[in-house]
Amino acid sequence: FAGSLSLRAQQLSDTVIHVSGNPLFTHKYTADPAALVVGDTFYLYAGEDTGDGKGYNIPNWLVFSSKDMKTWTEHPIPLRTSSFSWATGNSSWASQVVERDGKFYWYVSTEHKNEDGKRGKAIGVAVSDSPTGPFKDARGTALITNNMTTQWTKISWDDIDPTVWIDEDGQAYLFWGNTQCYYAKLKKNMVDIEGEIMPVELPAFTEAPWIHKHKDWYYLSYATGFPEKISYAMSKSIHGPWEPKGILNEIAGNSNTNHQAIVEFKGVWYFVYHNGGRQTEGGSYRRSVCIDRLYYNEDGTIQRIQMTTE
Ligand code: FUB
Repeated sequence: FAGSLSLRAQQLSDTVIHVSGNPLFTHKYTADPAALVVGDTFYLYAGEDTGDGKGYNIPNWLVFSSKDMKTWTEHPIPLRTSSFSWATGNSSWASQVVERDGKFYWYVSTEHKNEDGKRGKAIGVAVSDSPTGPFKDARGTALITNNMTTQWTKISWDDIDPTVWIDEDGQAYLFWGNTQCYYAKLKKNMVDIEGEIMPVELPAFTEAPWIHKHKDWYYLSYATGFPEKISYAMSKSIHGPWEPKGILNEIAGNSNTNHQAIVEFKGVWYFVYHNGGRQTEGGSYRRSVCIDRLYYNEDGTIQRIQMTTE
């Protein structure tokens, strides 16, 4: 479509994209979506799957914005793996942006070097005055490293997929994990952990936790199994216990992974995820972000997502 050729080159200014359905974007592969609503604007963050087809190769994160969910603006690349001087390699994984006191904090999965010289997964945080960036490393070191969770570790790459929730009393929480889910409090500065890291017990947890709240229920949705479906659990407290409520979304086409964000925008609830999208070229390492509607039942449970091409 118009503009796709120039978008392939380094993008220096905003570009308008008219979206006609799922998957949203066809000029780049986009994975691991996160969503943030600021005023009348929906911000969509995603990793850029480079499309080499050999593995999760995500050197950049992207940001798109929309006021009507049809016309989107792609902003210049706001954050890269190389923005973190301590990160090793050239690829990062899933992420989420949250706002606090007019600043925007971007929590990312990447890799660092352990004291023994071996690479391990880590979570970093970048900050900006604008939801579209540019973002800068907020700490100069990782926020979570894989030697902080050895007590519960089930696999070596468990410290990935951060999601942050700021509760009504102002306390912020970081949830993350693969195979084992964890959570910890964040200090008011949003860039340091406060207190202990605790395990979160969820059945068949694979990865991709996302917290949201609707009425007086907290929801923890997450990827389960492999290929992944999205499950969810509900609780009256951010500390749990979390009651499993089953499958929310089926395996997303020809992608082994599935990764969701759930937000309300202008009175409508949205389920944002990725699939293997573009059938002939898409797949597990060439993913594409999609958005469908999410509906609640009277008792607060969520209806299974209907994946559409619209
Ligand atoms: O994109 C790499 C990894 O795949 C993410 O961190 C997981 O959530 C899964 O989507």
